[in-house]
Amino acid sequence: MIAVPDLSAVKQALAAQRIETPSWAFGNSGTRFKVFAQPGVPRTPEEKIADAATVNRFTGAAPSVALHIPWDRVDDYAALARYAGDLGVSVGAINTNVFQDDDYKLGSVTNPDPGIRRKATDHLLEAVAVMDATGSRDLKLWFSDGINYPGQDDLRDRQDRLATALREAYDRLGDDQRILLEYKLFEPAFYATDVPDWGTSFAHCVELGPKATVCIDTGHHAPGTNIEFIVAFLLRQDRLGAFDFNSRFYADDDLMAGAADPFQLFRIMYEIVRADALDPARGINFMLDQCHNIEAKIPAVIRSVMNVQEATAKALLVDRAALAAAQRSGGVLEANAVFMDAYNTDVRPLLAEVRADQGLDPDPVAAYKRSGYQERITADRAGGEQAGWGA
Ligand code: PSV
Ligand code: MN
Ligand code: MN
Repeated sequence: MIAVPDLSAVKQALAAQRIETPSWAFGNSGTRFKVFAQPGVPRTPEEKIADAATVNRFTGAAPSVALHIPWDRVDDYAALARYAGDLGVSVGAINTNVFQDDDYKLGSVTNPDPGIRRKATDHLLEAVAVMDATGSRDLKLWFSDGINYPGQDDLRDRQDRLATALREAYDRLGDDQRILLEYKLFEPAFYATDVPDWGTSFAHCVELGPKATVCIDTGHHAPGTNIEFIVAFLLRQDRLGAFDFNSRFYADDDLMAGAADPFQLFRIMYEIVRADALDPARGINFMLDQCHNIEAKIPAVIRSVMNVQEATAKALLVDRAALAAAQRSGGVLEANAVFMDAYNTDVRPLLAEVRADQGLDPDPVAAYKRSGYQERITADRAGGEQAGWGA
């Protein structure tokens, strides 16, 4: 049995944990080879929000939903936010989309054509207007911009163009709004990406000012990258704004968080706990960024929330006093053993207790399956076009 400093504090921290779900996780998605449509999938932003609210109802830990514009475009965003509020969730990060228009073949904000750069930057400003209307705090920027061939465009000019667009978006932010700048190693550009790594994102954020922070998508790194080091570094610099959690075996697979490498998720969450950054008041947005191609979507999102909770519980169980003592005395094996003891603890009974204390079913997936919601949406959502990438 490992020593736990204060189990009631652990339970309190778990009960307070917040995980944001992505509207696009509920729509149809697939690979470039095939999208397998599922019955009951949402047709509108409202139906996506209803599904996100359902995840929150069974987990008690997912009270906000990220939107993606224009996938979630509506005439009245304030009304959409009120609709979400009535279902017990709020509008989370507003994700921009400057990657699905023919104009962006050579890039969006880094495009050599100033007219196309203007169009892309205007979309970023439109997203801030959506934030104003919905009460969202976070403008999430991911740029697919990059080039496929050496010499295709000037690497440095593209950085200048990126900085100009970011500056315009940053200057449009309200006092309580901020930018989350996401990076991605490769894809869709294969030779050079304009925001390929955390260092590039970090440097642009520092140049912009304190309201710009880095978003770490766990699927956006080279194999073997030590993501928890990036977490520790950015926390130390006060520039970690958000996570996009998902799982990867090979590339940007967008599978359920904690599915491929739960140990990595534990190591990441340990750095969060180590920095006292779990509390929602610290401002880190723990988001999921996933697409459920073959599995049922709502229970997959519920499972993902539970996987993040399990990794967090294990991180909270690390005996930090014993760890510090072992580290200070050069106890290599002892320090590692303290870490592994926490990781190898079965935290499911603890989380079941935390849920029961909140009046929730201790088994959210089973409770969802029993609820009849899936059957209801399958019957109700007949006709119309199902939402999906690009719809
Ligand atoms: C890009 O791969 C990404 O992870 C970005 O976060 C996008 O916003 C998201 O996927 C959905 O397109
Ligand atoms: Mn992402
Ligand atoms: Mn991605």
